Amino acid sequence: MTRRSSPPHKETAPPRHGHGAKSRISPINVGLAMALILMIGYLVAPTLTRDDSPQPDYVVVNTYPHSPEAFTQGLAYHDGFLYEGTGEYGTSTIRKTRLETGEIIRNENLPFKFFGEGIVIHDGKLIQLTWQNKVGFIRDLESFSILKEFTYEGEGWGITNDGTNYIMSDGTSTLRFLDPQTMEVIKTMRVRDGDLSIRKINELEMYKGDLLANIWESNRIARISLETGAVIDWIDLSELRKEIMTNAVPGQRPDVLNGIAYDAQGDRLFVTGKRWPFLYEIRLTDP
Ligand SMILES: [Ca+2]
Repeated sequence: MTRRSSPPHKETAPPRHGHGAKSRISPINVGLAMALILMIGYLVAPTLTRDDSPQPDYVVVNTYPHSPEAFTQGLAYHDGFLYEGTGEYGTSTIRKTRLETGEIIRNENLPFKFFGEGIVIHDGKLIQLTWQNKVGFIRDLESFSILKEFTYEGEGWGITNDGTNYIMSDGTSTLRFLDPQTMEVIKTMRVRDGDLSIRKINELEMYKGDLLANIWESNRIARISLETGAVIDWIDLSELRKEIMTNAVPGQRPDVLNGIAYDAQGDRLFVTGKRWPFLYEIRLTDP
């Protein structure tokens, strides 16, 4: 009602400076219009910025040295140190390294016939899978000595622990959940993005209640809901791979992204790749 009655009032208002038409653009009206424009601009600007410049998936917080010889298959962080399982026949190892320098503090070679794969630390033990040997090693975390072996069907790729069970990948879209006491499969879960099954699930890591998994031969990490198996976000690390490939010196043969470790206490997320000369601490921009 007020709005409808306003124009007639303006039309009939006496001109202040003798020119009725111009009188509508009085200093007061200009001021109001400017204020309105500024207000609209203020309200609209953040939306436009957000739409026009999508946030990157992550920011690099720190860059650390990483052995360009290490064919990384599994990465874990525990109590101030990084642990890494490396692969290929003849060069497979399990090692404990200093984050800041990449210095190897402890190293254990696997016999030639084993191709080392994912690792996880839990309850003072270090579990290491093998690719097609169908055997996993349960090691003492301090000495790396093998306490026990266990077997599984199919292939071993990545492994982590969700606080209750071990979660294991095998190169397919199916995750296996293992009982930590018996290492038997107690359930499985299909990873999917919408209706699409996500295959080649590789290195795993728990992150704030979700599962992070890098997809073999891609530069992407899937963030997976452990309630549904659905991919809830993708983290694209193509730029890191590009940086690694561009800066590789002759003789270095960096391969695909592989290796995720999370320091839950310090809220630090580490990623690297097979024979990458660097390991990155990244922070996800969509926490
Ligand atoms: Ca990991």
